Amino acid sequence: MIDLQLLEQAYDLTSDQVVQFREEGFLKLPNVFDAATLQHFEPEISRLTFAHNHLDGMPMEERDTYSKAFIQVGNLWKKSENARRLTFSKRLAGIATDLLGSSGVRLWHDQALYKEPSGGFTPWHADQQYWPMKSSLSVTAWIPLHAVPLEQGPLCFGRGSHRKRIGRDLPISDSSEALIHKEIKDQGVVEVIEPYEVGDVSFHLGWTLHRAGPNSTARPRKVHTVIYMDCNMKLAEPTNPNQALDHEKWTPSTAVGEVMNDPLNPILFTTGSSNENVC
Ligand SMILES: O=C(O)CCC(=O)C(=O)O
Repeated sequence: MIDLQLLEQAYDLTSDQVVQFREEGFLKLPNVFDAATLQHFEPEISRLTFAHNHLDGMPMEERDTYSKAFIQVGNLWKKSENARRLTFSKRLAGIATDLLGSSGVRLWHDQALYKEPSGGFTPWHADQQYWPMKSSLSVTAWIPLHAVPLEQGPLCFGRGSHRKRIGRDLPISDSSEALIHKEIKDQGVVEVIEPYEVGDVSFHLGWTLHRAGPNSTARPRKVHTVIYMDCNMKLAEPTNPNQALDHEKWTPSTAVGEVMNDPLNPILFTTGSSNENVC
């Protein structure tokens, strides 16, 4: 029987790491999980991802850039109790809370992002372009289920790009790749890309620009993600069609201006109260 205690154990960040995250807009942390924990979850996340893969059978050459980039399956926690244990990990949610500096975090959603063998690059983008949120306090935990070498498409971040307001109206596409790439070069934003070791997990803010290279290996790049928001996050008026879709999909009962207290957005971590429903 595997011991999953690590999921609930605190991961202590240094104040330097928190400062670095807030200045750079991302942080990759070692040993967030161990190999045994990842190996426990990988089969279930993979089963769910391939079972809900809407691209199944579509040849790469017939796909657009977005659908070449990854298989994307959301709200795995609603589909499986085991996936829920990973998404609801207090270790992850505690890190997200400390990095945001908030009194707690809610779930926006989780999603698997599997880059298939010979899958394409993920174009430059900022996630919050898609999300109707009143503040910038959102963060994604990118959790590879194995080591990810450079040739398998790890994330690449634009250092400090969350402060630059580059490409904030550009959905993921060939245009976002080209325009953001040009703009970050012009503005001297440094691109940071590193392989991920087993157990590494990175965190990036909703406005941090990022991309990933193609997967040139014969193995799928298997990644689970959990997206957190400040527990007092309010729904903003959608400013583009993608935000309107995300309102319906991820927080359907929330009205514009309200705290996102939909059953799909449970509080996953709080710093103070013993009541988990209060932030
Ligand atoms: O996994 C990828 O290739 C892209 C991931 C991403 O854009 C994200 O997690 O925000």
